[in-house]
Amino acid sequence: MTHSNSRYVSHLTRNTLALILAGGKGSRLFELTKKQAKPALHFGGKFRVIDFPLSNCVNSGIKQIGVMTHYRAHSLIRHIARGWGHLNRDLGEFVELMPAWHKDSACGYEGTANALYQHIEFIRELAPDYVLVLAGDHVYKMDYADMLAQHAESGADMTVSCIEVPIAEAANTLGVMCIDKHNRISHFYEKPAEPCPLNDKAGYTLASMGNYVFNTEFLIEQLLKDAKNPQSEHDFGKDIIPASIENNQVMAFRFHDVEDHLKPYWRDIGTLDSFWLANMDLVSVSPELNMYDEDWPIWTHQKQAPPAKFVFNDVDRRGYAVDSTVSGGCIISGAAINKSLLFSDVRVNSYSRIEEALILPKVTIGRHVNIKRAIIDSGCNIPDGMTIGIDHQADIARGFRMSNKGVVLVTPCMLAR
Ligand code: ADQ
Ligand code: ADP
Repeated sequence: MTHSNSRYVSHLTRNTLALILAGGKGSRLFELTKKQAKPALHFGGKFRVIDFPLSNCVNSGIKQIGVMTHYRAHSLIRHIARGWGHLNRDLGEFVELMPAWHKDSACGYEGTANALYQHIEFIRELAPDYVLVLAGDHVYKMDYADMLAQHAESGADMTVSCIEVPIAEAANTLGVMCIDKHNRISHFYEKPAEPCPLNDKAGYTLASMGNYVFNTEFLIEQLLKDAKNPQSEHDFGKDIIPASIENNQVMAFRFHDVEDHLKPYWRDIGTLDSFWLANMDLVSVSPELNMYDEDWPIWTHQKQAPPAKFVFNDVDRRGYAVDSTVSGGCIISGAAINKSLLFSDVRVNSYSRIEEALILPKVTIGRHVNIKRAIIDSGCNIPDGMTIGIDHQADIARGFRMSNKGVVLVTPCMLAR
């Protein structure tokens, strides 16, 4: 049977439980993830990062979803409770929050595999055929049904989704694998300094996207075995995959090989630069990530807000935005916005200029402010006359954070110093 048989595919997706790992700290985002987990970050003007794997699940036909929270989960929990409570429990559909509950250890989850181990009874009770484990902190569109279909057809115990990444980008940051001609994984290395090159694409390696399909019984066996291993860090990349490949059928699902309407787009937004860049892509003339695709909508919750307003005060104070997206609740009064994303409830006052910036929700920008290549965090009140991203020495002296590629991060705490 093939993927084109829709009844077969819907059988697979209906019998799949998706578990989204949403507890990571995201320490390379510094102050942006100080108060919230990375999957709760705002993205693309009106979304949160977690909306991407959640929307991918629903659009793929997988409607039994658990979200495993741990680090600074409050904002994430609030978003999911408000935005994702509409699935119909009577039809067996749900998005369930699964917090760390300290089963065996005093300090909550120890690693990604431990997060699942702590909810092993829940998995057993639901008894799906397959468990789809997803990272909660990537921005991408993916039809998981393709991966499930390959998994079932190949008779695999476990399938790891992977993409082709330049070797230098993957080094020390991603799990990488070597595969045979049938896509069976022969070796797996978690974040090696020298990733193994791909045979069929020079200069590239095959990197794990952190998404896995397991046969349920196989997953439970691996989790129980791993929990008893005192040497294990209880992590999928470091422990479960390397321990499984030798004696089991662990396959790679090559995301770039998928031929369907979804362009294989996948971004890790784990650093200030990658977070800024992935957002900036959305205001380019032809973004790689199409947010206007009605066949693959990204669902979210956003507070009701009045439409964006642009005020033309006089010839020197024209309020406008070009190559930009402006969300509800914003008022641009006599200010110029270029190549920027304004999230909800942002006020920008006269004579100010904003270029290549992300302005997160509930920010007020005074008069005569000049901002370039920056991320302005939620709740900032930028005083009249301030410049940001123009003189980097001055920015650093004021306590603003400078990324490797010269993007300036400003938070309310930094302004209060
Ligand atoms: P990392 O992303 O570095 O590598 P990790 O930090 O463990 O791995 O995060 C994986 C996912 O789990 C993230 O979505 C994170 O938010 C979440 N998470 C982490 N700890 C958690 C916990 N205790 N409870 C709940 N959720 C938790 C992984 C793989 C690599 C792969 C990359 C792809 O290990 O092999 O290449 O993902 O980005
Ligand atoms: P500036 O001159 O620095 O832009 P103002 O306060 O004079 O600052 O102008 C802000 C503009 O924003 C006002 O002219 C008004 O049109 C608009 N504005 C402010 N608050 C509201 C509001 N609550 N509803 C509608 N428009 C508003």
